[in-house]
Amino acid sequence: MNAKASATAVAQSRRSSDADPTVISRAQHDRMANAIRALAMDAVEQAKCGHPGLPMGAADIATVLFTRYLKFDPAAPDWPDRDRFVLSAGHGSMLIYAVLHLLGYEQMTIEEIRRFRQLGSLTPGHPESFVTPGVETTTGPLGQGLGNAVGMAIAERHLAAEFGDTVDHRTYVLVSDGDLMEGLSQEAIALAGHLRLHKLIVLFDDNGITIDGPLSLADSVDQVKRFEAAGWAATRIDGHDPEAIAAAIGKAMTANRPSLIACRTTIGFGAPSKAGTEKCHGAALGAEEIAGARAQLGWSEPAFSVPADVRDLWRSAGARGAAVRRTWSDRFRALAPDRRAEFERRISGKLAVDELAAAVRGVKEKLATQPKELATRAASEIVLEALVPVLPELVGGSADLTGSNNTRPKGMTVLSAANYGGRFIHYGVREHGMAAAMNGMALHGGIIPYSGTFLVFTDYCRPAIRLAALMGQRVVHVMTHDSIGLGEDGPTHQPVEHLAALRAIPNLAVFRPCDAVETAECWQLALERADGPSILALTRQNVPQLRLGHDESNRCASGAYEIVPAEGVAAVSLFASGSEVSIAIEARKFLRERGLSARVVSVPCFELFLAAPADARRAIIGDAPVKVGVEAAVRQGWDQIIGSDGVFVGMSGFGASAPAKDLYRHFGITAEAVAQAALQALGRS
Ligand SMILES: Cc1ncc(C[n+]2csc(CCOP(=O)(O)OP(=O)(O)O)c2C)c(N)n1
Repeated sequence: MNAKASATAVAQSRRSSDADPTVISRAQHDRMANAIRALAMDAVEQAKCGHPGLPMGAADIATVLFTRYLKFDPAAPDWPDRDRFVLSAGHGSMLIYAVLHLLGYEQMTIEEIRRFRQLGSLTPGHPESFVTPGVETTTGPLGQGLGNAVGMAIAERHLAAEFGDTVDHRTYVLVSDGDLMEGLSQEAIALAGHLRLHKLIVLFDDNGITIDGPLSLADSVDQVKRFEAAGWAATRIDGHDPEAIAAAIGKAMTANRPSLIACRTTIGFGAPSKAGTEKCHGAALGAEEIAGARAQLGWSEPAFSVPADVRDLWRSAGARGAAVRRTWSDRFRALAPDRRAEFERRISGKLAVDELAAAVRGVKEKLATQPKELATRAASEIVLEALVPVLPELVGGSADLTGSNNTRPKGMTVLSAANYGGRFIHYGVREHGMAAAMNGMALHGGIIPYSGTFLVFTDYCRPAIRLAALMGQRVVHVMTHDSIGLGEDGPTHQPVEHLAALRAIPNLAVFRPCDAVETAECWQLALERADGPSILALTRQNVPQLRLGHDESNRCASGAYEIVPAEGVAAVSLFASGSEVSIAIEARKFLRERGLSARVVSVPCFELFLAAPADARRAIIGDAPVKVGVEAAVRQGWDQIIGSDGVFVGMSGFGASAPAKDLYRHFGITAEAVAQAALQALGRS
């Protein structure tokens, strides 16, 4: 079925449903929308804070979308083929909470609405995907939801290419002026337009108001033209006219491109003195204004009360999805058992751990017989060559640094508008858009996204990485050129504070492997981390293979381990990560020449190490009188291992442009310097 025919079929099936648009009168629509408005006003008033303006202004859009078009079933919020709805303007959270309540999502009781913004409620200040059933992603930082939605739409197309009509849904996203002013939005819409994601529909709450006042204070972009220029179908409508909204959505469903519907609305619609002004954006309206709004909207119900006729209309709209889901389930059950099992595995995020372990073991065994001096980015490509064929859920990519990041192993086809079944995405020079889309793919389910750029550009991805960590999403960022070791490109490209800054993000695992073997082990750990994102910080420059012989176990799993023991009682413990581990091992030799025994501990992952039980940590840290940390980056964070009286050899400022070896010498990150620092601490220099 082509897109147009399929949209017609959906429309026809909807026409026979309980919420047939022809049976909802304008008066009924208004009451349904006013129920959202009233709940939003009341909840914000009760919490004494929040954002009533957006829910009141966008209530008509939400009513039309949820009651006539959106495919979902309140009884099964996680149904894999549901349409995704993303409230990118997360400050308007009461819009989604009110709608979920009205539609009959069981857990979204009126009590939860009353507890808006309170500890432990299902109604936090901004929507949280891990708190509230029916909320697809955590939003609040403007622009992120739109970026996530692009990823969800990519995931849908990609999985449809593999699983056919088992995956056939749309992604809707409601954005505000703020979402569209954020730079991220440009990356997101350009990528979506380029990939012709025709099942992505953006509803723009075009109210012309932001916190500071009228949008015209800061912006004069014609959004319709902007989206059109990015390859979208775009239109402008009256966002308070339900038939105009319905017609625009219906049209967008048949488009061969992603669609923007700019819905001209009045923020705080119904509030007598504050509507249309910034005064209703982000503060409780106050009793008098609420009373006035109730009068103006013709809503005479007490606070938090929804009359039976309105509740019934919403509930019957909520009920229409059950039949659609049943049809899907029948279709799904008719699939061959192995396809069904594979789809279920993929959607549940259950990793084929044995295949993963076997692939990693294969790489390690080969390295044991043929040790390799390699950049860890090149080692990562070898690992990916082994992983990509056995883990079909891996979808890779790079922000225009594919050759540098080594993220596209041989034979990995490109995901494009002409081939959604491809598994490698050329994200373009759009690091932020890439990271936000990856979050959307992971949230959608069925995909483990990985990507690449330079470690220094994690700064360009950071807001999305932080949200992946907050949401507990498995995404893997391959971040290469991880220190001054990248050489001649100079200080703009040389990360110094980035490892510390990334290690500061809770629930993010930062891996910095020291050689090819550790690279394989860290990849395994990153993929096994089902509840959070990972960074693989990899070198541009070659590093020697330090792990010789084959270890059956994954030594990196403890986060830090003794890679070279001391001879006798250690006078010095040398701790290092990544490319500096070989420097520490060299330093150990210098110390031996001076008659001092030292051990070397490789620290591929702070987070795993710090999560280990205290006695395990103490055993690794050891009791040598001198502890030295070596990392071509700033010290921050290292005191957790070496103590505040430990010695640190690393960077204390920006790098410089020169060949890598010269830079290491210039900044004093050499085996001699490490040995010297240890000797000095022992009073032996
Ligand atoms: C990245 C980011 N910057 C700033 C904010 C704070 N903030 C919340 S809403 C908003 C703008 C409000 O204007 P608009 O997006 O048009 O929403 P509306 O007033 O229509 O509700 C801002 C700056 C944010 N949530 N995210």
